[in-house]
Amino acid sequence: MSRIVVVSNRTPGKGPVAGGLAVALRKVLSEREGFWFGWSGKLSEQPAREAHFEDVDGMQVAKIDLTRDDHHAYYAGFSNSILWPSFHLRLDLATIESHWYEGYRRVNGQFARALLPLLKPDDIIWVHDYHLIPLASELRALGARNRIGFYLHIPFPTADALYAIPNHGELMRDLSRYDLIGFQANRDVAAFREFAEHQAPSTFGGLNTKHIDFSRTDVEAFPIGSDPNAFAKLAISPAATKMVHRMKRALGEQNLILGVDRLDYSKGLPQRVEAYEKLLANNHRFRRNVHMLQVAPPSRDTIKEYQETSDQLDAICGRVMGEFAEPDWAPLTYVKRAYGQPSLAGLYRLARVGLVTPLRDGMNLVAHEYIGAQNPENPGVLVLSRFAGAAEIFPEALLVNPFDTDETAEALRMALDMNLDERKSRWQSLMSAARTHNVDDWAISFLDRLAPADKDKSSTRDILYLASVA
Ligand code: ADQ
Repeated sequence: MSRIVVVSNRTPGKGPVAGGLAVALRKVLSEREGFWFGWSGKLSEQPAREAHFEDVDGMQVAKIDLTRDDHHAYYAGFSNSILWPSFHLRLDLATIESHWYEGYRRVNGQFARALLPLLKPDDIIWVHDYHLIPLASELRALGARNRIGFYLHIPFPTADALYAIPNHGELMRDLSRYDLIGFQANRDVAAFREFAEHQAPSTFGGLNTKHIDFSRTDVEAFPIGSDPNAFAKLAISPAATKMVHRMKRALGEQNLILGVDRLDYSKGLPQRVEAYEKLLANNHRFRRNVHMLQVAPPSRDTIKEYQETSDQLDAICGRVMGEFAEPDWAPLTYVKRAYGQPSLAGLYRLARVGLVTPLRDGMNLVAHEYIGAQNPENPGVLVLSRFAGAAEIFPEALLVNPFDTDETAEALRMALDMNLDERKSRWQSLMSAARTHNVDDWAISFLDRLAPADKDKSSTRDILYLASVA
C-alpha cells in the first residue's frame, strides 16, 4: 500500500497535540506508512538543503530550517500579509509587497528539493494550506509523478480579491498541477469554479484551453470537523470539571457567553463585543445575569494589522466595562492566553451560549468543539456566523450576519431566552451533523479520493476499520 506524505508549513512537535487536525493526521500516519514534512521552526544562516528526520511520539517527521529573510518573505510576508487577508476578503488589511513572492516561491522550491529525494514513486502526497500552493509545480518540475493533493483550510476568495494578489495567474496555474484540490465548503468550490470559468471559460469540466487547464484536477468540498465524541468525554474529565467548578464559583447564577479564538481580524472580535454591548444596552434584565468570557491568545503578532486588532479589542472591552461594570459586577472577562483542550472543553460545556462570529472563516473548529462538549440534558446554544464554512454544516445554529451587531445582539437574546426543549432539539441535530463530519472521516475521504488506485489493494477506510477492531 502507498505511503502517505503529509506536508504543511510547520511540523508537529512532541507532547500533547492541540488541534483535532494534527490528531487526525497523526492517526493516518500511525495506520499507514509515511511521514510528515515541513519547516522545523528553526532559522539558519544558510537555506537547509536536506531534511533531518526525527521521531515525534512514534511518527516520522522530516524537517528543514529556513533562513530568516526567506521565512519573513514567505510566512509573515506573502502568506500572511497578502494571501490570508485577500482570501478572507480583507484587501484593506493586505500589504501588497510583490517582492515577497520571490521568497514565497524560493521556500516552496526549497521544500520541493528537500522532499524529492525522500519520495518513492507511489507515495501519495497531501499538501496543506495557502503557504504551499506552488509545491506541486515545484515537485513536478523536478520530475515527481506522484499523486499530489492540496487542501485549503481557509476560504477561497472571490475573483476580484484574487486579482489583487501579485502573480495570481501563476498561483492558479500551480493549483492546476495538483490531482485533487479539497476545499472546506461548497461556497469555496463555487468561487473556485467562478474564477476558473471567468479566467478561461472553456477550461472547466474536462476541456483543454490555452489558458489554465484544470481538466486533470479534481475539485471538491471536504468539510473538516473535530472529534465530537472525544470532546464529549473530555468535557466531563477531571481537568474539565475542575475548570467548571472554578468558573461556577466565579459566576454564581450568571449565564456564560463564551468566545474562543486566535486573536485574528478574521474572527470578528470587536464586532462580537459590540453585539454584547448592545445586548446589555437593550435588555436591562441581563445585567448582572450574564457574563461574557472571550479567550483570544495573540497570534502572528509581528504583523501590524494583528497588533491593531488587539488594540481595538482592548479599547472596546474597556468601553463595555466602563459603561456597564459596577463595583461588584463585571460584564466581561477578556483573557489573552491559550488554554489546553481539557480546560476549553470545560468552558464549552459550562457556556450557555457559544458565540462564534468570524467575519469569514474556512470552517471554524471551535463551533464543532462547542457542540461536542455540551451536556445532552442541558445543552447551550451556538450562535454562528453565516460566513463561517461551519454554517453549511450547522443550519440549526442561530445563524447571524456578524457585521450586523444588532442582529447578533438579538440572537444572543434569543439564545439566552431559549427554552430547554428547543435547545435540546437544536443541539441533537447539531451533534448529529458534527458526528457525520468528524475529522477522521474527513482525512479518510480526502485520501480515498486522492488515491482511488489504492482501492483495489485496500481502502484507507478498510485499513482504519481493521485497525480499530483489531
Ligand atoms: P484557525 O483560524 O486557527 O484555523 P479554528 O478552526 O477556529 O481556526 O481553530 C483551530 C483550533 O485552534 C481549534 O481546535 C481550537 O480549539 C484551537 N483554538 C482556537 N482558539 C483557541 C484558544 N483561545 N485557546 C486554545 N485553543 C484555541 C484554520 C482556519 C479555520 C479552519 C481550521 C482547520 O482558519 O477556518 O477551521 O484551520 O481547517
